[in-house]
Amino acid sequence: MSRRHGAIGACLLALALMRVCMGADQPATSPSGETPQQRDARLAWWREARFGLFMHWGIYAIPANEWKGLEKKNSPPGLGAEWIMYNAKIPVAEYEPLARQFNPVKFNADEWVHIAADAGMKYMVITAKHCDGFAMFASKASKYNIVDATPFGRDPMKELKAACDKQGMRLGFYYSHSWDWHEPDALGLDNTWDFPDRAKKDINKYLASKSLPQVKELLTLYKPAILWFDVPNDLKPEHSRQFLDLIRALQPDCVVNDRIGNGMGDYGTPEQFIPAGRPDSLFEVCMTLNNHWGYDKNDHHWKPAGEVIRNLVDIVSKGGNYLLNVGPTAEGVFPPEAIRILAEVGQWMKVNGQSIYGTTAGPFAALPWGRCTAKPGKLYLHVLDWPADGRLLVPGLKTNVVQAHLLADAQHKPLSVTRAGEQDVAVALPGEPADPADTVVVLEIEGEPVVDLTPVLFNQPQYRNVFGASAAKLHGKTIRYGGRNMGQQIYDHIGSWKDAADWAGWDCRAIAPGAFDVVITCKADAAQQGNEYMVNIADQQLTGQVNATGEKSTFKEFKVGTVTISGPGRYELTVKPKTIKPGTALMDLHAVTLVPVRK
Ligand code: FHN
Repeated sequence: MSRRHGAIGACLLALALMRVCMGADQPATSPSGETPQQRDARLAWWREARFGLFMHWGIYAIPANEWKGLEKKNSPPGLGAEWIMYNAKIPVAEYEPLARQFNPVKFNADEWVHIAADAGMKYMVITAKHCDGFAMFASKASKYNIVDATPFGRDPMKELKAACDKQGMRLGFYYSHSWDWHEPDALGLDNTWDFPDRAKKDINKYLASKSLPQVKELLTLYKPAILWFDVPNDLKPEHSRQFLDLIRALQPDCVVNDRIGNGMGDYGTPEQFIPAGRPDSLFEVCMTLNNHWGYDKNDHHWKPAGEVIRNLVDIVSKGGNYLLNVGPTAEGVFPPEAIRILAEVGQWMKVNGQSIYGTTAGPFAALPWGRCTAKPGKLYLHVLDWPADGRLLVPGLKTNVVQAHLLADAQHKPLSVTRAGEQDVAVALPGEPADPADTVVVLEIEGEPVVDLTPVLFNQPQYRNVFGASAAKLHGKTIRYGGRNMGQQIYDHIGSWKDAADWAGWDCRAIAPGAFDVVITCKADAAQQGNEYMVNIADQQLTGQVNATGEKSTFKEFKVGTVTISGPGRYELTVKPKTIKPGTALMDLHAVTLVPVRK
C-alpha cells in the first residue's frame, strides 16, 4: 500500500471521525415524514432511559489488540482492538481464520443483561457487525458469521434478545453499514491492502449484496429498539434513505442514530467527549469505560465509578443520554474491573435514579458546585463539590421553593432554605455529603422554574467561577468559537482572533464584595508568544502576555492578576487584544476563571 494511499486513508478517517464524533449530522426536519408529535412519542422511551450499555464484541477479541506478539500502536488514539485488522493491515485470508478460533463458551446473555440492569442501564447496543465485516448473528446474507463460521455455532443476538425481553431491557444493534474491510466493494475507510484499486470498487454492490440484506435480517429476526450505524462517509442521501425506508417498513418505532448519514437520524452522537454547552437537539454521548471499544488485554485505564456517575450527570443535565462501552473478552465475559465499576454505579443509581430517568436539562447556566436535572415541580441539585461551609447557593432561582431534602434521605428530612435577595436561594447542608461522587438535593418548587441565567460570582474559595468559550459573546470579524479535536485532552476555544478590535465578553452578577484571582486557560504556539491582551471587569484592567504552551493541543492556565469586586451588582468581564503580532492570531482561549481569594 503506497504512502499516498496511507495519507488518503488517514485524512479520510480524521475528517469522517471529526464529523460524526462531533455529532455534526443533526437531523433538521423528520426525514421519515413523521409529525413532531409522532416522533416525540417514538423517542419517548429513549429520552426517559438516559443510560445505556454499548458493547464492542467480535472475533477481534481474540488478538485483543495484539498481533504476532506486537502490541499494535494504534493509529487513531483509542481505535485499536476492533481495528486490529486495519491497523496491522491483516489480509482477509489471515484474519478470517480467527472465526474458527472464536468459541465464547462462557457467554451468558442473562448475566450480561443483569449486569447492565443492575448498573441502572435501560438499553443495550451491541456490535452486530463491525468494520471487520464479521457478523455476530445468524446471517444468511454472508456465511462469514458466528453461527456458520465458528465452533461456537450459537446466535448470541437471539439469546440477548430473549434475555432483554425477559428483563425488560431494550436491545439495539451497532452495524457498520459503510465500512467493511472484508468486502472488495465496500468504501469509506476501505481495505486497500487486499483490494488496492479504489476505482474498481462499487459501493452499491456491497450495499445490495451484504449491508442492506443484513440490516433487513437484524430488523426481521430480532426487532431491535435501536439501530446504531457508524461512520457513514461515502454514503449518498439515496443510500441513507434506503436504510431508513427499510427500517420504517420493518420496525417503524426503531430509534436510529445520526450516523445513518445525510441528516436522517434521530439524535447526534458525540464520541469520547461531553459537549461543553447544551446542544439544541437530542444527543447521546458514547464513551469507553477504559480507553478502548473492543477488548484490549493491556488496557487497564478504567474510569472509576465516581467519574462514570459524574459523566452521566453532566450529560443528563444537558439533556443527553450516556452510552457507556465495555469490550467483552473472547471467552464471552466482561472484564472483572468493568463488572465491579458497573455494580458500583448501580449502587448510586438505586438511590438516585429518579434524578436521572425521565429528567430534562436543568434551568441553570453555570453551577460551580455541580449540575442540575429537572422534572415538573422538582429540581435535582447534583452536588459534586460539597460546600465546606455547608451553604449551597442556588443562583438566579426566582421561583418559590416549597421544600428541600436529600434524595438519599428516605425520611426526606427538610433542609433549611433561605432566599438570598430576590434572585438567589441558599440551602443549608449537613457537614458531610452522602456520596462523594454526587449527593443529590431535591428542591420542590412551585411550578416552572424561573431563573436569571446571568452567571453568579461565587465567593466560597473552593469554587471556581469559569467563564467558558462556549458561553462567550464574541464581537468582531475574525474571532471564532472553535470545536474540538479527537484526543484525550479536549478543549473548546475562542480562536482565529486576528483583529485587535475583536473581543469576547461575559455578563456576570456579584452577590457580595470579594477579591478574585483571574486565571486564563489558553493555548498558543511560538509565533503567538508575546501577544498581549487585557482583561476588564468592574472598572479594573489587567494586562496579560501570551506564552507559548508547547506542542499542538496543550492548553495551560496562567494567572493574569487579581481584581476586587466592591459589592453586589451586574458586571461585564471582557478580554480584548492589546497587541497581536502581524500574521498571528492572539491565542486560543478556552476559559477565563475567577478564583475567590482565600481570606
Ligand atoms: O471506528 C469506530 C470505532 O471502532 C468505534 O466503533 C466507535 C464507536 O462510536 N466508532 C468509530 C469511531 O468513530
